[in-house]
Amino acid sequence: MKYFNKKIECMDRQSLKELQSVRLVRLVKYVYENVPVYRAKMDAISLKPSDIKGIDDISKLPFTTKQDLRDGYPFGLFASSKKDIVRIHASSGTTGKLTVVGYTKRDVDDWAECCARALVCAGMSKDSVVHVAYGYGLFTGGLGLHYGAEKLGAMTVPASGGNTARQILLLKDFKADALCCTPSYALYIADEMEKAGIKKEELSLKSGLFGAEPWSDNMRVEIENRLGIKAYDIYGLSEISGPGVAMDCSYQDGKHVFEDLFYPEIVDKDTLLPTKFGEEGELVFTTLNKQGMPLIRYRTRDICALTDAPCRCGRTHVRMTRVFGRTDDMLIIRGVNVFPSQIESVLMNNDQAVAPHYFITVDRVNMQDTIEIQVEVNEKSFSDEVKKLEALQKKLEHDLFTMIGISASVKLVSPNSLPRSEGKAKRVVDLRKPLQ
Ligand code: DLL
Repeated sequence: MKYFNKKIECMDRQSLKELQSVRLVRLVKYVYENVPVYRAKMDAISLKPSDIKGIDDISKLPFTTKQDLRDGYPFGLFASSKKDIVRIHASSGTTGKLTVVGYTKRDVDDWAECCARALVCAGMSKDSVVHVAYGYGLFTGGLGLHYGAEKLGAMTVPASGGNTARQILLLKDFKADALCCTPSYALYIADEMEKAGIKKEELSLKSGLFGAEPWSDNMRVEIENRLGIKAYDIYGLSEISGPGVAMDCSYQDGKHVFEDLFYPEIVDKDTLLPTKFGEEGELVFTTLNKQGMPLIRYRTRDICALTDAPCRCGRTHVRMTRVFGRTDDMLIIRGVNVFPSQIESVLMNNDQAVAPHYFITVDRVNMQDTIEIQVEVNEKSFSDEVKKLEALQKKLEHDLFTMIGISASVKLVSPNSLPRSEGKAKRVVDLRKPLQ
C-alpha cells in the first residue's frame, strides 16, 4: 500500500487525537484574537479560549454557517491580514452573493498535500500523468487538483472543462493515467468517445477522481466499465479548502477524511446535537490548521454518516459515507452549485417581460442532469410576436448561463398558467432518482 504521508495518514488514533487537540486549542485562541465574528459568538455564550482544552471540548463551540460568510462578504471571516493571503476562491451563495475563501501560502500548501494524498489513494505517483478537467478559476476543482498533482511530482495537464473532443485527444496523446472531473462529465467523455469511435483501450487511463456532485455506486460501475478504470470518490467544499477534504482509498468503502487538518462531526439535523458513529446527520467541519479563513464547526448542509471502523488500507482517519442529500435547497447541476433564489434573481432581472412565477424541473437523462425552467411571461409580452418571445427565451437562457453557469432550457408559459400555492410556494421538483 502506498501513501503520500504515511506518518500522518496511518497515525495511531491516540496520537491523532493529541495532534487535533493541540491544533484546536491554538485555533480557538487565534480566531478569538483575529476574527470579530468569532469573538462576538464566543462572548455571547461566555466561552473563553481557555475553556477549550482539547478536541473533546469542540462541542462547546458555536457553529458557523453560510449565512455568516454571506454577512461577512467578502473578507469578514478572514483571520490573516490581506497581505498574507495569496489566493482567493469562491462558490455560489444563496442569493447570488459569492462565498469567498482566502488562503495563505501555508493553506495552499496544506490543500495541495491533501490532493496529493488523494491522488496516491487513487494509485498515482510522481511517474503519473494527471489530467485535470475540473474547471480552473474561482471554482476550487481545477487548481486544487492541479497543485496536488504538482506536489506529487506528476505530469499535470491543466485541461480545465469543456471542449470534449480536445480533452479526448489530450487524454490519448499524453497517455493520462488519471482523469479528474465530475462523474457526470466522465460519462459525457465516455459518450463522446463512443460517438467518435474511440475505444477505451486506446487510452491509458487507470483511475478517475470524481466529485463535486453526488453520485451513486451504480454510476461508479457504469463509469468504470465504460472507461475501463477504477473510479474514486473525492469530496470537498470550497469553504473548507476545496477537493481533497475526504477521499476513497483502494477499498472504496467510504472516504477517509484528512482529520489532521479537518475535524469532522455529524450532528442531528434538527437538534444539532452530536451523534454517534454510524448515525446519519449533517456533516460539520472545523479546519484545524488554516490561517487565511479558518472555520469553526462549519455546517456543510451535507447529510452523511461517519465510521471509525479500521480500514484495510491501513489509514486510520475516519471515513464518511456518500453524501445522501442536503439540508438546504442547494441543487448541484452537473457539478455547479445552484440555489433556486439565484435562478429567481436572473429571471427577475427581466421583470419587464416575465412574471415572478416559475417552476424548476431537474431530471437526469442518460446519466446527465437536465434543468428546465418554466416561467410565465406577463400579459404585455404574451401578445408579442413569436420572434420576440423566442428572443426572450434565448436571452433568459443566456443570462442563466453567464450569471450562474448552468445550461438550462427555458420554457415560456402563458400568464397565470403555473399552479399557485396557498402556503409556501413549491418551485422546484427534482426527479433525479435518490442516490444509493
Ligand atoms: O465541489 C469542491 C470539489 C471539487 C470537490 C472537485 C470534489 C472535486 P463547492 O463548489 O464548494 O466545492 O461545492 C461543495 O459539493 O458541500 C457537496 O454538497 C458537493 N460535493 C462535493 N464533492 C462531493 C462528492 C467543490 N464527492 C459541495 N459527493 C459539497 C457528493 C459532493 N457531493
